[in-house]
Amino acid sequence: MKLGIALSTFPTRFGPIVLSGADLRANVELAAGLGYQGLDLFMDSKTDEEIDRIAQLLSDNGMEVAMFIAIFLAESGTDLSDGDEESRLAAVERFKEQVIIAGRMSARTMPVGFIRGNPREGEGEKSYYDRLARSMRELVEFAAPRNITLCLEPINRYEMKSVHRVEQAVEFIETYGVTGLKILPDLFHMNIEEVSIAQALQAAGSRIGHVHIADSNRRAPGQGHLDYRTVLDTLSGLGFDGYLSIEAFPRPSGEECARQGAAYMNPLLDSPGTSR
Ligand code: LER
Ligand code: MN
Repeated sequence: MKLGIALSTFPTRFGPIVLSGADLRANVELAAGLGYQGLDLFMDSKTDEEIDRIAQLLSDNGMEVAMFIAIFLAESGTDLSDGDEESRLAAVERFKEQVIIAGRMSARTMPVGFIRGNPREGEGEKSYYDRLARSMRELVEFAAPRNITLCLEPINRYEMKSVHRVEQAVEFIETYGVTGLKILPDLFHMNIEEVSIAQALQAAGSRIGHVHIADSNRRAPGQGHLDYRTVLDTLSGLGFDGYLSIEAFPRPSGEECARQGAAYMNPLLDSPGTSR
């Protein structure tokens, strides 16, 4: 397993991003110096030149893009389950443009979080999931030859109206046969929604494509009361060899949060029995 950290290239409204701010180079160097191997890169719309410059900066620092997060799409209303068919298809096309950029940056994964949208007011679940499945089938197929794995992220009830628990993500994938779609368990959401974090991870099994980590209070791992030893033992038992990326509030500061997370996670990941 590898350790990653959330880093934004622009001032997004989304709070739990550890490293952000104008000095991208300083942030990338800090993360690399602390032993992080990859970034969950929160992106806005960038020119080809800017993308090449960021890719070069990452490669100079031996950093890979663990997850490419085009959060600006959801923030500007792009919705993969849009009830208006023309808008849904336009959303799929906009997502594809970002898959191409993620491919150019050799990113491993992309999330399907806020961008999956919500059921319409008063709508039953079935028609909502039918629309989402149509988008996901097309996008998984588009992403596969570009070596991008799409990961459905269960998100807690206060932020989203669909797929709150891992079990629901598994059910969606199996019901619609979208087998190339993986799951992104996020410990913060799991701590709110799951009966047992370990059992939920086991239920996802080989479908886990990426993991978001934070402590119970969404601060750096080690700053709350989650049982990380059990989480790591469970993931090791499943043979998971992808990224655990810290998506936490930048408290007391981004730099301190990055330091706390590395100081807590690196020894755990290096301990006997944990596959790194
Ligand atoms: C939303 O709270 C979340 O966890 C993010 O990963 C969404 O992209
Ligand atoms: Mn997350």
